[in-house]
Amino acid sequence: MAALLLHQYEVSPFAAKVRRALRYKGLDFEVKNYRVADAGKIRKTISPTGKTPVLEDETGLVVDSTAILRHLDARYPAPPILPSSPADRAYAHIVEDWADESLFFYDLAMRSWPNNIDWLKRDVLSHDSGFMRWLLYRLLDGFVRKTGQTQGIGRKDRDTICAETAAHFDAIVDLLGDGPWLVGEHLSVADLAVASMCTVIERAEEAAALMQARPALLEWRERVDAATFPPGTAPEARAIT
Ligand SMILES: N[C@@H](CCC(=O)N[C@@H](CS)C(=O)NCC(=O)O)C(=O)O
Repeated sequence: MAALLLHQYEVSPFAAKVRRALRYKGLDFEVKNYRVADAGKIRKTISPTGKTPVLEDETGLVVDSTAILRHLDARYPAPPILPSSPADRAYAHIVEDWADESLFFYDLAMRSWPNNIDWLKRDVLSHDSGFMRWLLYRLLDGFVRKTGQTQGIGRKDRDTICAETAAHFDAIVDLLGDGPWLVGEHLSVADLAVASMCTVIERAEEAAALMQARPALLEWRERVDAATFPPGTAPEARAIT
């Protein structure tokens, strides 16, 4: 086994956040990709919550992208992804959590709309095949909508979701101001989490239009991509169609 093995659903923004951190730190790693049909196996073997990503190394298994980033920063401190000042560190943590726990549900809500859902299903089922893919393709719409409705954002109407997403994008631009990064002096967990979420949410055509209208947001995302993907490598999360 590789020294660092990332168990992942390849198209997950949380897995992308971890891959970006690993690359930023120049760490070699391998990935093990799972199918949606593997959900039961994941729960029994590597993740009691059933969620991925999970990082495996000689210390064991670390579940949850936020915990993984802190684990990596503790073991491989250079370059750091947590700001050094306690106030900036707290702020970066809050922005990261906002991306993971709020922005993610705008992504799910928008991509469950009829004009976007086919791309979401092709993304999510990219490793499934045969009968299970056929079945899951038919069940996924309902599952995604139910998840969004249970969380709450999925119960809002389209205009409200678009207006709130626009306000979120404006907040990202305002947070950047004239600086290169969202929080502190260098790239941090905040940039990794928000950029990873932007890269999936823009697969909703409404969000893509809102992003295109904000050049500062796109320039910042390009900056994060340049720092977190090896030279010459296309951002794979955007390349899967
Ligand atoms: N807070 C977790 C969220 C991870 C998460 O929601 N992963 C999704 C894939 S995008 C998952 O594993 N879902 C499977 C499930 O809910 O059973 C993290 O940051 O890692």
